[in-house]
Amino acid sequence: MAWATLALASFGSAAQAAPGPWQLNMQRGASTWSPVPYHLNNISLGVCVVIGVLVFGAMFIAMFRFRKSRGAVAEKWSHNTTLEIVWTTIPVIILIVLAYLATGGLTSWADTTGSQMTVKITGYQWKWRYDYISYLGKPIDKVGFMSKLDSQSDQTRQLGSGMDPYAVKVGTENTYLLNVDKPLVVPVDTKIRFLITGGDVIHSWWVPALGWKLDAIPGIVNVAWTNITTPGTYRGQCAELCGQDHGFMPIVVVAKSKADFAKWLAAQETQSAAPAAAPAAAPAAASTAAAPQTAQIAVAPANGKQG
Ligand SMILES: [Cu+2]
Repeated sequence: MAWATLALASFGSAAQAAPGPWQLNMQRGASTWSPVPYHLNNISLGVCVVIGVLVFGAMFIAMFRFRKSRGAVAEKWSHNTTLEIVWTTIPVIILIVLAYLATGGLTSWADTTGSQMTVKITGYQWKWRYDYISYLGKPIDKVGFMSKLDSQSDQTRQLGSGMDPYAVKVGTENTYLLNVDKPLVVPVDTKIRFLITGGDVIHSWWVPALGWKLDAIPGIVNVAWTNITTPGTYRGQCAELCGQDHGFMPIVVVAKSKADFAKWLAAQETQSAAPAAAPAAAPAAASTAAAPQTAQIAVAPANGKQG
């Protein structure tokens, strides 16, 4: 029974971003901040395990050693002031310690000072938009794009497609519903500030390797940051039930070395600067209704905090 539950739990996570086989704990993540929630979770889980062992231990000792069939006779007293003070004080202390640790984690997560890059993320039904606002103190002009489910996953997911979800792969990794046409490309070792908002309903931008998720709410600009330490591809998903295709708007972050990122960004800027190239790229751009969203870019730097 226990094994079946374990197996179910591990299969249940198969559709989530970046699980490992038999992974039972959270992942450590790939950013400077991601160890914070990882350790907080370990500490809280440790506290829970100790409390669980003590409480269930006392319960089972009471049930087996002091049961009626063994001739146990219940005591008649009902209050013990010392005991009540102890079992009130200890949980209060535990909660204060956990709250202190969690608050430290949250304040460090909210502190975007010294950001070297700003990217605006907008959630739409059912895709993401990434607009590059600034990098190393310089504004970025017109680099922004929609990021939606890759076409192979999209075709496979259609009812009666007859296509095999296990055949959707990047290399050896099964990326069914986890890959996009255009990933968010960012540099490593850079403090990146994200401005996160929603264009229609509430979405939530979640890449487990970064250690946090943040709601994308229409009319509100939420702020978070990351500093990715290892180049690689990090996958995530929308984490707020946002409509019928909520499960089909994955997130892919590709972290490149600073040199590679500079090359990528230069290529993007050249592309957007060349008006002659625009009509050729039009079919893809037009279907994502780029025009009204471009107007929203101006909202993003309102916070004004630039590294
Ligand atoms: Cu969503």
